[in-house]
Amino acid sequence: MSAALERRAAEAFERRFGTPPAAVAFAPGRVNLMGEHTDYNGGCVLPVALELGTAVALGRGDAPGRLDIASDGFADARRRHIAETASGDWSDYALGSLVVAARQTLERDGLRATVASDLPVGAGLSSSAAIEVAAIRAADALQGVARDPVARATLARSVENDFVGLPCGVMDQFASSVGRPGTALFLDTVSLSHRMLPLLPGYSFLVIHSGVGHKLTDDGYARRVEECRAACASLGVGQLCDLDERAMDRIAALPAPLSARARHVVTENARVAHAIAALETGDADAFGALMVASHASQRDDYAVSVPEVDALVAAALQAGATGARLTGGGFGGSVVVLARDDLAGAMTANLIHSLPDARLMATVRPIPQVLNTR
Ligand code: GAF
Repeated sequence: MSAALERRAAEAFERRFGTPPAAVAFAPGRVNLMGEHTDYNGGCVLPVALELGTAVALGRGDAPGRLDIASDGFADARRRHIAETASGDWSDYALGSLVVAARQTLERDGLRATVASDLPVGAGLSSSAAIEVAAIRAADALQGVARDPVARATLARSVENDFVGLPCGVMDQFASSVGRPGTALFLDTVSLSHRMLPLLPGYSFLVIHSGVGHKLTDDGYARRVEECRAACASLGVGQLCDLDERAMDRIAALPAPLSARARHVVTENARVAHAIAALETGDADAFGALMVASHASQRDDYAVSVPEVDALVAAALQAGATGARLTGGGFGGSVVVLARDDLAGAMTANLIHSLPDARLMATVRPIPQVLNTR
């Protein structure tokens, strides 16, 4: 998949600019298995990189400061400039990344780029992080820079926070930069310590887009971040994940909706620890039960689900799924369903017929590999 997308981006570059690109790079999207909205609260997450992703082809331009960029996902090419701020456009992610990762080259020569992607925007599968990480990888290849994958992830996050303006955590950029398909990535978002964990043998994670596109730059996500900060101020803690389930009485005494928001974050962070134990012991039923609890918490306490997503989760459980939950930032997007391999095919067919716009985005199965992280 990544090689095919890199080829598509390179061919588009040559067609558009008349020369081959100087560098091409790919970065994957992700599905998060557990730990939603914990990454900007000092907690832990458990994503898996997908085979789906984004490739960026890059070359030097002929106009200092200018970025000429086109994407196969959007009809019109863009002409951007190093001095611009974010405009709410898809090209912001690439511009912001290239300004930080290839500033001198952009200033001196300008840059040209083409983007090829099989990650739909708004599916909750980190299309933004994928373009950021792919653009930084391509910039590094163009300039002969060897950047550590963790440093690349934190740089990409800073683009999202400081240039695009979304106050997100580091999960998506980290999964895109460090993660590998078929292997869960446990990440402590404070220390950035991380390790790979095997998925559940005999089970698949089905990633199904509800068809309801989300846009995290609409203010729902930022409002949740603010609510968490307000809860921290009232509780006298630096981050909500400094607390554990022993703090439930104090959390219950907070005013609405802060109490519910804090309860989600603290219980969700605990669920990541339990999910790791379930992966380590190969206990699919325990993992599935955690997914069900996570969905209820996102729906009832964090209020980031939508009726179509709730309907998909209910349909999956009805069809015999071991677990199902909303994945990603929410307000639409995708669900992740844990299904026994012998049930997965029929379940997928059943689910994509249960909602008019639902579609299968990926089937994630364990890939045995050497479990180191670099
Ligand atoms: C979005 C954000 F970008 C992540 O940082 C994370 O907070 C996620 O929503 C929710 O877990 O994908």
